[in-house]
Amino acid sequence: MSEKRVILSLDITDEPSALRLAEQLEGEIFAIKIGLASIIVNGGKYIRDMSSYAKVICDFKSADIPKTNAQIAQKALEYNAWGIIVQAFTGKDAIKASVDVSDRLKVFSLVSMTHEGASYFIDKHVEEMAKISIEAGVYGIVAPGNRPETLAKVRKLVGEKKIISPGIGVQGGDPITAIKNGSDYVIIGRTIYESKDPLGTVKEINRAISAVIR
Ligand code: BMP
Repeated sequence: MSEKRVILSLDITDEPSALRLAEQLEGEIFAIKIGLASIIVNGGKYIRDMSSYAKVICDFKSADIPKTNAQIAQKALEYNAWGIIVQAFTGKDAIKASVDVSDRLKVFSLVSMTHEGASYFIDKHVEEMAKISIEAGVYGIVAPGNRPETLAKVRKLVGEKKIISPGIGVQGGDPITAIKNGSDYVIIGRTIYESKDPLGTVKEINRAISAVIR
């Protein structure tokens, strides 16, 4: 069976419902991405609870000075996070501070975004942000799955680094186009957790993806 390519973006804050979904989908997904809203509601322990079902990527989009970024990464790791997402625009030292926390924590650096506002600033600096992310030693990159041209450009810039991509489904992207343009894993939230049949929806996405990957 091929490796799963879906990262579930579990943006619901009710812990029992979120854990039920995680339990239901654990065999069909690569990882679960959780965000700040869930941590505000449930506390850091939520990361540990969720990690009994899947690898947990903390989508904290850390965008602070190196010391603070390192503190956030350290705390996420202590609660058993597998990975963390940081903003690249804060600079190489700030990205590297998260990377240097531990080999056990996978740092993903965000170099472009899925929404219209990304065109104002972020998209003017994708190349530099990809470059400093690589230099800082990140494990992977976050790049938009609903913008194939940007994604393909990022793929060229980052070589073999893992790329994870949101923007699928509700935001207009489709998993196959994203994978074909360079994504390793697609990040999907509402399309799955708002579906009447989340398990069937993920299985269907997995089937479609397996048809295009070797
Ligand atoms: P959904 O599939 O429901 O649109 O969820 C997408 C998830 O990815 C959300 O958690 C959102 O915060 C995140 N995200 C995004 O949509 N675009 C980006 O550029 C970066 C993100 O982290």
